[in-house]
Amino acid sequence: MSEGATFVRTRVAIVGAGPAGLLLGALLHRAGIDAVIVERQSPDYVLARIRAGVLEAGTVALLEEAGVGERLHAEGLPHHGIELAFDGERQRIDFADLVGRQVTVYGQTEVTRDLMAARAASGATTVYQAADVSLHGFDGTSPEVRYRKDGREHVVACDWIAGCDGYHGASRASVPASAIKTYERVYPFGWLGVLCDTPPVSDELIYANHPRGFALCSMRSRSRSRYYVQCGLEQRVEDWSDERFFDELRSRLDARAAQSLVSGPSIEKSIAPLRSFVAEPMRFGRLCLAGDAAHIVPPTGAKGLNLAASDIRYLSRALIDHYRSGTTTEIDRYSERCLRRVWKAVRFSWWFTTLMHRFPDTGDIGQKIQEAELGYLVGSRAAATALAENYVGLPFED
Ligand code: RFL
Ligand code: PHB
Repeated sequence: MSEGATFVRTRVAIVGAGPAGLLLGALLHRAGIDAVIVERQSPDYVLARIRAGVLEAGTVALLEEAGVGERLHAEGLPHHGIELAFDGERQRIDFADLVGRQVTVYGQTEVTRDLMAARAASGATTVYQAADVSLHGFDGTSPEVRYRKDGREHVVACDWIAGCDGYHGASRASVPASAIKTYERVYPFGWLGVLCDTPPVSDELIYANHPRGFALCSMRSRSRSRYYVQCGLEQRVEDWSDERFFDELRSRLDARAAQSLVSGPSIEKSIAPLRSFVAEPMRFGRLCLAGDAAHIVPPTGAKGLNLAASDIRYLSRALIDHYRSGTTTEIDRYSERCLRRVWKAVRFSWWFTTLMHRFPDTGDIGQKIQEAELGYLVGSRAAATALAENYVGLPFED
């Protein structure tokens, strides 16, 4: 470290100010545990990423616990089911009837905004626009996070590092390859997403299976819609005018939805690749990975943000227990506990993705088999219940 480096000490250094890092910061702050968050981007950049929209009840409960439930309850939309469109028809999966539970539609951007505001109000330290973030010494007892900002080197000395810096972050990358095993599937398509200020086409989300490919009608509020169509990986956003996008979306929906769909100028348009990825274990000495830093699921099951929240639930409780009891019993269980829930969500997201998308190699028979499975799903209470209980969120272990 160069001379003149600034040095701070904290209990937990959190790398990344996405939903995972900010939520951990909030829960630790409420328990009186000091933490510093180090984020590569600016707050505006973080807020401009349009991502998840569906929160499980367990995620909502954790956000309440973190002190950011107010706007979520005032503006979030409770959804008691979803609709599946296939073979020209649309059929409902009724979560309330099947499993007595619901989800809440509230954008990741809003969750992040609420957590950022709560953190600013708490006076806790968040460093934005930190360059060259690096992790050191987590295999011993004195870990450090270092970064550069405003032409100076900075060192955050800590007891624990929480790696919440997403799939492309520095945390997982600093673990020696021999200590980590990764599992990965990259899907042969992506999602082209559009956000626009038009009323949603339906009161609930529509997941559509169509020979032209998957489509999803989602929303952020009663006046803001979020739509997706499956697209080839070679596609470029610039080639998709709003008109082309809405024509394609309409062609994949049932006639009633296609007719009532209101198009409008897009306020965001982007392509996301789809991948399943898990890194095992999720703890390396005094570094614990959480959220997208440790695992990625294709967005079909709406699980990514919810898994990030469930990791943070386990990690925050383990760290709080550690500082109260002086033992590492709960931290020692962190990775195994998370991974059991992660793999179930990976399985569900893979299954729902496989059921709903057009695959290049399965042809017409693949389409017919998907339609048969969808018919079975909406006609069998047992099959519909399996979808519903996974979609609303599997229980936590404690
Ligand atoms: P994030 O949100 O990626 O945040 C990581 C943060 O770390 C910062 N960072 C670094 N900071 C310091 N040093 C470095 N070297 C760093 N490298 C990166 C980044 O700037 C960023 O601020 O991860 P986190 O917190 O784990 O949160 C995970 C969620 O963002 C993600 O799982 C979801 O968005 C996935 N997802 C969905 N999840 C759901 O639960 N429900 C949904 O409906 C849903 N829909 C979606 C989605 C993801 C999508 N895309 C774009 C992949 C829909 C889409 C289209
Ligand atoms: C979204 O609103 O962005 C969204 C909703 C459900 C999903 C994926 C994305 O499964």
